[in-house]
Amino acid sequence: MTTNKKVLDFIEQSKTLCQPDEIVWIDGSEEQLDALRAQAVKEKVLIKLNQEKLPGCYLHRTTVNDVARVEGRTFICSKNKDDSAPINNWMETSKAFELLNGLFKGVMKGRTMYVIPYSMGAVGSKFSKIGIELTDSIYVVLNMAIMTRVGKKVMDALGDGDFVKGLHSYAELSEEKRYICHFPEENTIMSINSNYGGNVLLGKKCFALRIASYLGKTEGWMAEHMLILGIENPKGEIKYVAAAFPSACGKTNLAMLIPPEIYKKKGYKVWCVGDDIAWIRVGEDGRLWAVNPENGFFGVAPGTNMKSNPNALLSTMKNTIFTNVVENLDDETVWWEGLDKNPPKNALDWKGNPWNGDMKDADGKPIKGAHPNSRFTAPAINCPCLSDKFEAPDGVPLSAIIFGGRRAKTAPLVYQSKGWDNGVFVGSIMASETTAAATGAVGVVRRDPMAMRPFVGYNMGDYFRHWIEMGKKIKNKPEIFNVNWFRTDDEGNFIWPGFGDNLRVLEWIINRCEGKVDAVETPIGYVPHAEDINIEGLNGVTKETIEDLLSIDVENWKKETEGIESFYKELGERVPEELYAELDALKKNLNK
Ligand code: OXD
Ligand code: MN
Repeated sequence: MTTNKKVLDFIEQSKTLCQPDEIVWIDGSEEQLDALRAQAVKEKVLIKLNQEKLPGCYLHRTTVNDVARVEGRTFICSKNKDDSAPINNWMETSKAFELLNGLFKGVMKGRTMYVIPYSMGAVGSKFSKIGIELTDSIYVVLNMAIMTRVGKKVMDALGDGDFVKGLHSYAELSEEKRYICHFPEENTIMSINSNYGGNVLLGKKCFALRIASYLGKTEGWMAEHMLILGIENPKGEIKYVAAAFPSACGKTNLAMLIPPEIYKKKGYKVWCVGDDIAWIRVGEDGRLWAVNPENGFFGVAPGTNMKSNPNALLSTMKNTIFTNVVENLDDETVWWEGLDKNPPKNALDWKGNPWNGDMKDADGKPIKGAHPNSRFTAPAINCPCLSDKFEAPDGVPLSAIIFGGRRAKTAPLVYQSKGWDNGVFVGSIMASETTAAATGAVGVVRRDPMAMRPFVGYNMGDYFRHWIEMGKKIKNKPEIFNVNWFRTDDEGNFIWPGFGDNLRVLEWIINRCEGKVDAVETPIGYVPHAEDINIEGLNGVTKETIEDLLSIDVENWKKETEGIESFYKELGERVPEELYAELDALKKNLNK
């Protein structure tokens, strides 16, 4: 399929190392993918679902020890420790290659090695990047064919150019020998002993965030853990925002938001460009432009339903691969906790054991059927609110960047930073508090700068420096905001309704970007006048509720500055002085 010598060498070297019986190029044709699906069903890698109700849909079960990203087994390898540490796990490049080459030796004997040429971003766009993933997993091939653009057209676009090398083998799925290793300095990813999405679909977190963040630093652009959405007003004008939230803060829900009734009636619409990753560049017009490099959604199934996120649910109705959800044996469909109130009576749980919705554990609690991190891999094209700019080679211009986290008391519903450097500071102090649902103590703050803690492919201080430097290149900067949908009352109940009503906050954000509304200056930034958040048609939320949501507890924030300072210290010497200056300014403001 190619005469690109670098590609041929990479395949030849990997063949010598892994010793597969056979090599198969993925050309991206429907015939080939169909044949692979049939083979996967025969080999019991996939289960074919009800083709009338869920055309083109399949179910996969992972092994029990392989159900999530493994941050403890994920490494950023570089020659110098400081170029990766202290937040990342570090391995020295040559040591890591030695270890992995040992593990990959002969690992594909008796198996086929698939060659997947894939493009992150529209094929042929000058902003897109190409990767080649070599894998022995049909599951990976079929998921990559949903999540990215694959096949011959990608090789044609590559010509004799450069690409990111990715080598994956599920090997023996051993937990002890599981490694997800990134070599940003060598444009290489090696992943072994897992077959779970985030660890093995190398285009996603591994390339589009970890390797790409490093490429962005060297080439002057940004790879961010952000959704991108467009808000269309009744005049038909569309403004785009990108937003970063830590995992499990509702990114996919916000990306596919359904406007509240009163907004719908007026003609507001929301368009989804992406739900997880944004590649951002400075355009010729001096604005920031963002593309979603992916081609599908790898979403969490539990909690997805016709109320929480109808667009996501509708996206999964065809050509989707479900992983670790419940299999309904009566009609060969799928189910998960939070889909509806009618769990199947005759089903298999995510492990493949007999299950029904009435089963209880020794404490009388319902036994879950789907894994809490069970997933759907759905083509973006299925999404009813997909933006018509989804394939636009230059992406969409950003009016605002939004950061957010899960904070019970500290952060107000929304505030605006005082310019770019202050906005970078706001992103750098992002945090979420652990909830009762997670293991460990409740209310423990985990700092997750720009939601990139697990995804920056280099030193975090250098990453902050890159943000500061980017600011100097952007003539028409977007405004930077922070939101918090998760403020609670004294009984621990969420005060803000969230979901579609978050559009009310986005509306204020857009109005601020356009200079249409003023705001109140506080020690942390600008917050809305309560009356500028539209509460029309919102039951139980009054102007007083909004005032409460926007209030800033100075004592709490003083404590917060101590937490920020110790986090910066933990990150080491490369944290830019500009950010320490922002911290000092905040402290002064709080003491005024
Ligand atoms: C994801 C994550 O799966 O951020 O997108 O964990
Ligand atoms: Mn994510």
